Amino acid sequence: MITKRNICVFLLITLGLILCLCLITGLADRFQIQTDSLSQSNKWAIIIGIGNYKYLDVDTRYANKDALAISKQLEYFFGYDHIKTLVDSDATEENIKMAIAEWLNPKEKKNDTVLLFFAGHGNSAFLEMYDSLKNSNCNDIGYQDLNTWLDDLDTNNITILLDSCESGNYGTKISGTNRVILTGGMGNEKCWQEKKYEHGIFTYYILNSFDHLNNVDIDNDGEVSIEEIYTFVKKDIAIEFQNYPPPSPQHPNIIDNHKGEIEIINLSH
Ligand SMILES: [Ca+2]
Ligand SMILES: [Ca+2]
Ligand SMILES: [Ca+2]
Repeated sequence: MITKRNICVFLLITLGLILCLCLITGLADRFQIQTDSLSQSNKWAIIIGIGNYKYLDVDTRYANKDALAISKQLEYFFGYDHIKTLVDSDATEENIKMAIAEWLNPKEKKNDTVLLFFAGHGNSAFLEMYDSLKNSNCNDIGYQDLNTWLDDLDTNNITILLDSCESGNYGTKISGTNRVILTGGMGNEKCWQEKKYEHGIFTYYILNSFDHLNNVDIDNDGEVSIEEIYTFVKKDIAIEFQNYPPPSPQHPNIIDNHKGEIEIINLSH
């Protein structure tokens, strides 16, 4: 027989069950959010290329194409809105400083990966920007400034690719902890461009590595690291130069102050 008391007990039990369910769901959501924030990491890139300088009389004619092609390759793996590309007149010291401090820094976190690419003119102490002056370093990016900007980031995974003359020397000066620097040449070597590729040679072979990702993944762990890309590129450039030596020596180099490898591409993506 159904009494008012039975109905009340039934309603109370139902209400209790609903409350328990809400609590469990809420905890599950919170737990999900917490585990996600630990396991998820993002990749970010700032890609710079200067093929036309405002004041400097230098021939870096393919450097803007270098940057655009690298951006295009990375878009698929990093995400379109995870890449800031600064080419020619956009590649100024101020814009790059802002890109690191105001675009990248608020987004990147400790476990993320940050990739910085530069193709253009440089020397052992400065990267020349679009509006760099002939007889002054005031619009250039000195290694001290770049170190300061990068030191402000949270990430423990920074990789920097430099396709510019004397990048071997410049690279050594920005080789802080947790950074892997790939340079087109060693020490004061020049980095050559190749007409038949319409790219800097170093960049061309980096781009080429993206077409052979399964071979680049030397240890077959499904992840292509910057260290593996370097090994692949160095081998291919050595073969290229055996057949077609450049006007002066160029030996790609790695300065690796990051324990383990920095994953650039996950092949399961
Ligand atoms: Ca940050
Ligand atoms: Ca691998
Ligand atoms: Ca390493």
